[in-house]
Amino acid sequence: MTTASLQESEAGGVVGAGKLTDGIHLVVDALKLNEVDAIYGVVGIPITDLARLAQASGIRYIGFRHESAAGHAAAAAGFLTKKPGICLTVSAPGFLNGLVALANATVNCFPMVQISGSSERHLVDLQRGDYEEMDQLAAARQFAKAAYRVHRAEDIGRGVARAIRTAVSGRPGGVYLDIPAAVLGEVIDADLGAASLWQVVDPAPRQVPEPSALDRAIELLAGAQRPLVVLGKGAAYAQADDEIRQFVELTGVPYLPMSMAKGLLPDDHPQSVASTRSLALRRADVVMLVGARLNWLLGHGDAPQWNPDAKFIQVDIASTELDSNQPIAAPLVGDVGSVMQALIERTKPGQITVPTQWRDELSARSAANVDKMAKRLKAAETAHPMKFLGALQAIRDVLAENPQAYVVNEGANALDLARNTIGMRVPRHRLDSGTWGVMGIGMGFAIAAAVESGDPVVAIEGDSAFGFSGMEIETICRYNLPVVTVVLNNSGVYRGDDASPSGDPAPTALRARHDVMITAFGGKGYRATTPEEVTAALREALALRQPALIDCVIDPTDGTESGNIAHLNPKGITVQR
Ligand code: ADP
Ligand code: TZD
Repeated sequence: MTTASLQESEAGGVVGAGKLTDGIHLVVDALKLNEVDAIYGVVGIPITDLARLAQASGIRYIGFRHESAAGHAAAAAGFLTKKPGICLTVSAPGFLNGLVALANATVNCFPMVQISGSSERHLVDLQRGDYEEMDQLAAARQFAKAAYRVHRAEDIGRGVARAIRTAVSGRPGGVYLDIPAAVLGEVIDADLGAASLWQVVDPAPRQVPEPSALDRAIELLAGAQRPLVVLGKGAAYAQADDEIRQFVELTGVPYLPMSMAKGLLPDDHPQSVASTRSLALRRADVVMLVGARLNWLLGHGDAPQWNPDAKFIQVDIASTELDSNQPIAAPLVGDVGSVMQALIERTKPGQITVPTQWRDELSARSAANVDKMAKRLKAAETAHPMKFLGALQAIRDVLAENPQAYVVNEGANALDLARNTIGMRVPRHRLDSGTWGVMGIGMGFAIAAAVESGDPVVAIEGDSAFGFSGMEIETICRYNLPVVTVVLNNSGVYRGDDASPSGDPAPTALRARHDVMITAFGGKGYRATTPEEVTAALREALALRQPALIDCVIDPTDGTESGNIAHLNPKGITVQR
């Protein structure tokens, strides 16, 4: 596309001599009309001009090295903004690379739209062997909340509106929008084109349950001896921070934040039972789930991890989630903001109280657990070679000086230990591997957090986890984003000390100087072998607000196989290591 035609399009979607427009212009116009301000993608046939035009029209285009990372960025943008993040991919392989992120977004209930160019329908559908031939719509359907294809330029506005509405309304998720090359290139009358576009009105309407459902929940909670609130990432997503805090503090009920709900209330809040999680689950008699599923992360609500007599209240936008694992005694189907507001309004003063005995039981166990952890932390402070907990304490202390910084976190031990060590004080500032425990979200999530907020990001990465999206540090450097990547490098997946029975490295072995990598792209690399060096490097990197990577040299013998989910490994005949 020439600069002249770009300028023309900026002036109103006019291409060439007549009042004409085409599919590419209509996609950009439809996105702008729906207030999309960023696109994350990888260009190629047939979407390169679409990216150019989007950029020329004022949409921020972030070009990635791999579609998976671009998709993860779009998903994170969706989680952070409550507007679907947009990922742009090319046909077949690019589309498939993005699909992992689309599926992950759907599993995590993050709104995103993957818009992909696709090859010629008349060739693909007869399997005549087109360039990047694939039936993308069929492939996407099973991994997305919904999948649509546009066949005519005049339907682009409808397709974009439908994709946005579906992604963000009800339970959010990933939507696939297929736009074949022929449709992107289709030229139509500009007035007809403009008239075919519309803006989605109230994309995610509020939803309040019946008063009787609210009263049922309130009465159950009021009669509890050992009540507990569990806050999940649906609660964080809802951006109902004040309502949640008010309800929790008004009732005094102890609460457990799931990892991405950390910071909804500050982690040092006196009602947090994060440090006595297992006792809280085992003993609670009435549990109120707020935007949290009783999936594997919560042991499906089963005994012995949970009290077998526990009664559940569940606040969720998706009615089909209820009764998926345990009977839900008090369903509250609606959006978290509306439900919490209604609960606050309907709860009579003093109606819900927490017996002192329950509070005392939790505090006593919490004090013991905190004491145990303090000893582990103390031992790690001076250990050489450096332990995970040595590096993480240093990171924790620098982050405490920078509460606005976003934390992205993936790995196994790197994930479990960082989650427990690093307190969050601000809502939606922690993004991690989520419901699937997926590796590869790191750099995409970090890029989206930096782009959407403008604030600094610290990505705390296992060395294996980092490798999945490591090339995106070039993207971070190219866009000069304030992202500091901290690699907890113990030279392996889980651990770095596995022996190998053959001449090859062990299946878990890795070896890299990640700090050297970033210098190739103009970023600043640090190598840290002690907690003091981690502190100094992170402090400096955050102050510079420039792309940086700190490779923390961690004891290869530190860490456990699969972190804290080793029990999920099949237990057959022991394999020799
Ligand atoms: P976690 O992993 O933190 O426990 P989950 O991802 O399992 O959280 O659960 C999130 C839940 O929140 C999903 O069941 C989803 O339907 C729900 N949800 C998402 N957005 C909202 C919202 N705005 N209001 C109510 N529920 C929501
Ligand atoms: N591939 C993908 C996409 N997701 C995964 N979860 C895995 C593979 C398997 N896997 C884990 O579940 S954790 C992990 C892998 C490869 C990496 C653990 O090593 P690490 O972290 O270096 O990132 P620690 O801190 O050394 O444990």
